[in-house]
Amino acid sequence: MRTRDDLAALAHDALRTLGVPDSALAEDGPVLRARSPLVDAELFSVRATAPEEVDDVVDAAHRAFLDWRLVPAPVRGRVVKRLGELLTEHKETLADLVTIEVGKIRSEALGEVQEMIDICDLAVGLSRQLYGRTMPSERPGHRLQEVWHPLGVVGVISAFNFPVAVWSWNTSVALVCGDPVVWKPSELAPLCALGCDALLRRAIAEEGAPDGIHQLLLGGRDVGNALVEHPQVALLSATGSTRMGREVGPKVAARFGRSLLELGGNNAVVVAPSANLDLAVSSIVFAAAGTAGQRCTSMRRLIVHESVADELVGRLEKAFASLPVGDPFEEGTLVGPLVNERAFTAMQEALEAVRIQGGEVLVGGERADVGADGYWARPALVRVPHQDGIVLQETFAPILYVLTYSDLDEALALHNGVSQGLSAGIFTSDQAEAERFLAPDGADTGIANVNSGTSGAEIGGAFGGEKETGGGRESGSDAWKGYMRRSTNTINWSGVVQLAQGVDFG
Ligand code: UN1
Repeated sequence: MRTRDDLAALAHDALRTLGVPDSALAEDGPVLRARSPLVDAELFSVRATAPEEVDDVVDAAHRAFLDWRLVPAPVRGRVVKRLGELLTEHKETLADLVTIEVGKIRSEALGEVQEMIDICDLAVGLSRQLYGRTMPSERPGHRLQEVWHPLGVVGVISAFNFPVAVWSWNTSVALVCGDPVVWKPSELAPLCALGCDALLRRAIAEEGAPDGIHQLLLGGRDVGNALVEHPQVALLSATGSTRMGREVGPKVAARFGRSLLELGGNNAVVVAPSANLDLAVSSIVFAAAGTAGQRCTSMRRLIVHESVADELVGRLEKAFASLPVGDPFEEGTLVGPLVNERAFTAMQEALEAVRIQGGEVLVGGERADVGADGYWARPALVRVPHQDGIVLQETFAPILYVLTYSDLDEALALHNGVSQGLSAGIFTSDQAEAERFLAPDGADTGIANVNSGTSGAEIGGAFGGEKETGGGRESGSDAWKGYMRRSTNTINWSGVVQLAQGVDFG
């Protein structure tokens, strides 16, 4: 395992390679302490934004908006194209920062940067496809059309667990839509944010775009709150817990701003009698233990048919017991550390709660000794008699609760019987069963998969969920419409007044 000093040196080198100026580092004034969960220690400090500065920052972004909205969308796309190229060139370096700051294993850190490159590709294509519609007018000599215009400043609040990709989903799409971005990243990942900001600034400068179209706010809750309440932030896109969304949503709504919320999940997979269990086992282990259970798409509940429960649970027990927990830089490691002590405590409290409500921890849950400080946990597989109490809550840690069912209606009732609605999966070889899972009375989540786990969505689809997950959609498909203002236009070229609905007004 690398020492604190090794990690600090590696992080410094990465920042330099990505073009972060030395002035971003600071020991006094408002600072954020960059940490690494690999050693549970501070690396160094970076300059933070004071809440009083937020107004000026948003104002600068708004001034940039006045120019940026008039730049043709395909030309705006060039900035995002350049960002994608820079990300490709610096993929390894940015992935280093992701591993250092949030503990992702190498393959997942590289995958996260790849997800950024993918969304840049999508957004560049989109820059020539921000299609409006024309519709037949009921009046002769009239044309009716919808066009999409830039919306305004987009505020992005992102979580620690996808410290770079979620920013890129929002930013690449917002930029081609003509919107500047003001980003308030997680306090746990300021170095990742500095790296992204430096690459985008370079792309902006090289393409001659207005300086102000990207702004970074490094700070805590007070800084985030100033962004949320700012009247010039037209869209606030926030990723985090449902508790955070409950605070943010009403504040943005109160000023008639638009919000895009991507909040907690409590994702489940149903395993039917006809399931290919080899497929199910590996998919479930990745979904539950990948990113140490710290994805919003992580699988938290297994709903297995009683006829295959013993076999599947036995195989999962073996797989969980042999999961390599340790240095995420090391090839072969599959589970890195939890992000901090609070995450580990929450995991232990959840396991205690589930024992009290009659659950049995079949394997895992304990702290793993990897020969380093930090909070390393063995993924836990827990059989529960009922779906209640702690099972209804999202614990951001690798805990998989196992429930059994006897018919599909019961499985669906269990599946939908939680307040969150992000992602779902069913493993089955029965087509009717798969279709039922995807039907209007099937899984009630924003994402529902067949023979595929809950996490690891591609950027081409719209990403987000229902119920307490917040209803927002980011990333691909037509999620871009959330970043634009729709204008419906009636053009009368007939030379005479003709009122709609046949109204005669003299
Ligand atoms: C998140 O956890 O906030 O589908 C995003 C996935 C990733 C994105 C997760 N593509 O797991």
